Amino acid sequence: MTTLETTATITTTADEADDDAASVLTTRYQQSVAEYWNKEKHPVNIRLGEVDGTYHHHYGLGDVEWSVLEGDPAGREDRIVKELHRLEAAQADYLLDRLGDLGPADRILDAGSGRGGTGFMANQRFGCRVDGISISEEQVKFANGQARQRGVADKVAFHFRNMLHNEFPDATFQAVWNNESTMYVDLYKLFAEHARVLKPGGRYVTITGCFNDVHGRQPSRAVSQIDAHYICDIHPRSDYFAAMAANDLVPISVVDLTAATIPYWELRAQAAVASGIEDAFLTAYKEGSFHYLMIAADRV
Ligand code: GPP
Ligand code: MG
Repeated sequence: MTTLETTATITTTADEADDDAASVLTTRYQQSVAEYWNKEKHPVNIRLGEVDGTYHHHYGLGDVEWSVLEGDPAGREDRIVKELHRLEAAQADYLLDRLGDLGPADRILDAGSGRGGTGFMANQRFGCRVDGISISEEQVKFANGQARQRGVADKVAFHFRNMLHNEFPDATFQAVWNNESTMYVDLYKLFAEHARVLKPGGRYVTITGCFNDVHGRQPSRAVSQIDAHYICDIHPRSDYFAAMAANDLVPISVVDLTAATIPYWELRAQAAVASGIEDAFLTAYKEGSFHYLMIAADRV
């Protein structure tokens, strides 16, 4: 397909058309991150998404059904892919469980919305309008295409925007979440922007990987390997609470999900779709230098 043909097939909403790359991607770092996600087509994400058409960009939670490794070897890989996808969907459900009481009249925001998976699950569950933002134009296009295919484009919309300056009016949302996307941004700037667009009494939830301050102020080798793999900058655990306290976000629940995500990584390490980062996660979690954490906070 030529560049001209590619351009001709792009359909944009009014919201997307508002934003040009220079105003959304304000640093070389952000440009690099956008480039990674614009090109990203890892089987560990695409094949899992194809299981039921819901594409996630986060990891899994819960006990593995290890029997997927047994039985007919011809179907083994498909069984592993389905099981990994089931655990990733369970992770998204866990996050949505913590957004509080939401109804069809509410608006909610997914900051770092990827290919849209958590946002579509939120719309199905709460029936409300969902906005997602991503600095990857390819992800935004993909997710808006999914919204049209699913017949929910009037309720679920994705925007090429930066979560540090999201362009929504003050006090728009009853809930905002980051599902594994905070490690790309400065937390003080992020939480200031979230506090601005959250309604008073609104809920913020993140599931994140953070490094353990108890081991010092620098990330371990395994955590540094994860940073290099994704071009991200994993924060220490303490930064989350300091940045929330500085921005009117008061934690109501903090859960260490490390033990609940390790089985996902142990299964993923045995899959043909493994990406090569599995051993770094397993090492970091098992040596205690890294946690998988859920934090829910109220906007006061
Ligand atoms: C997973 O996305 C999340 C990130 C890349 C952010 C980093 C998260 C941490 C907890 C450190 P993905 O589903 O695209 O990753 P993968 O391709 O490895 O499945
Ligand atoms: Mg993935």
